[in-house]
Amino acid sequence: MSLRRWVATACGVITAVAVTAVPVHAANPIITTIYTADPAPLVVGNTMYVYAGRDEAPTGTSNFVMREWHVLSSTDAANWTHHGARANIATFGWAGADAWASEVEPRNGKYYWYTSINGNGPGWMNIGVAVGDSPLGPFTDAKGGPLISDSTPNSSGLNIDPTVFVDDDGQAYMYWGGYWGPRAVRLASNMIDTVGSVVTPTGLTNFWEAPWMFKRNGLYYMMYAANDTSGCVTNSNYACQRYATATNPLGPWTHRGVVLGQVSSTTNHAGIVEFNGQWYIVYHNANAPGGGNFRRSVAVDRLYFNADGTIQPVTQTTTGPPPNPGTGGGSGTNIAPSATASTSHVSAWESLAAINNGGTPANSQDRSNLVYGNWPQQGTQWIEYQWPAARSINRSAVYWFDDNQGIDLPASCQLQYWNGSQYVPVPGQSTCGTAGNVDNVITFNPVNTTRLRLQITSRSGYSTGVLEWKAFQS
Ligand code: FUB
Repeated sequence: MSLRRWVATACGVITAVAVTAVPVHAANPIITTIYTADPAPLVVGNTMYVYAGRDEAPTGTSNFVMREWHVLSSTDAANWTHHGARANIATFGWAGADAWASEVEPRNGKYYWYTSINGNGPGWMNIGVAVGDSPLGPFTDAKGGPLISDSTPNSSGLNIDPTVFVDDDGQAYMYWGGYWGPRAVRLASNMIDTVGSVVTPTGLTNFWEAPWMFKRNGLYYMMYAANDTSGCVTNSNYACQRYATATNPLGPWTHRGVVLGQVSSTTNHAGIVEFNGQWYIVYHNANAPGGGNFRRSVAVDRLYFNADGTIQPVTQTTTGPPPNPGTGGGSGTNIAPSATASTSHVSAWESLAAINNGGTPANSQDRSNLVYGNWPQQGTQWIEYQWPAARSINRSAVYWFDDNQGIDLPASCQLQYWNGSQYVPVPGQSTCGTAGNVDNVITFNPVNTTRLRLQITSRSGYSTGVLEWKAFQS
């Protein structure tokens, strides 16, 4: 692959972050009003967000001009809304250019945006991290300096393309790297410090750049760009997406094949996510009008797994996937209305009946169909459902109440079930989301139980509340 495309482009600093929400495309590329690259999908509640850099290179130039990161969102993976730039070079006071690939990872009610950015100090690219209270920010520099730089011991030849993953046990990992140099490190629970040494993962055959990590059915997956001509691309100026699997988050990895073949841009950068029960790959190409290697555009297509967990090669389409609006919690019947609710505390002027009265909140401030709140209690509170006979349950969805006064979105939550003698966490549960204005869907291995409990931990100084809590029969 030509190194020419890696030449850094000096660029001015943008100080204002545009805040817009504009409907865009329902076809590939998903946005053609600007050029976008290096997409990173994230599902929060019933919404898929895509974080992408913006390509601003004029026609005919052969360097990246990238100064800001944009956000798009969709509730059906087909129709997209553009939310404008939500971070840019000026977000990181210590940096000066090259807003390259990024990824957002949620934790403890916050959203950590890991970015590739050119620092002003020695060396070239660094990994920075910004933080915000919602998927759309606002985002501010979380650390005041690079998380990874050229002076980090055993860092990559090119410190770009972070992918961050939080395992079920709460341990976070970051992978990154370019120039055939993948690297990995543990992150502290604050998500902005590394723990232990940077390691060089093994088994990522022909790794070039752009790692993307996820977990499915207990197996770890790493997708990454490769540029070999042995089954990947016809010309090593281009790249494909290979993938490997492991039974341990730090490997060793076993190479499994090609997920996404060559695209129309030289670079190939992608992310994989499950949304409303289906799997998607989000990637970039040069297919927008006037597009090119430095004027790329984001596309979305379906991704399919085989029964043995291997991934089928992706079919790139111009239509994009059909709308998948989901069911507000997946398939199955919401059995919450037939349960008897109880709680550790309900405010005298609010109502526990709110949580299972079948309301459809318009937003987290919506009081039109009763609200449950536990003010003035703080710390950990709970709400609970009980059925007269055991039910098999494998999904839940909670819509939080936030009155912008004493009741705020929670810091964290956990779903538990009664195993006959005590409450224990439901097995294999996905992240218990704390986002406002959405159904926060929790999936888990089916449990057969008469009682389900949602344990809610408040943010310091606040109480918590719920507008609707659903439980789905498997
Ligand atoms: O967009 C700049 C760089 O190109 C990214 O960091 C790489 O992954 C490649 O897509």
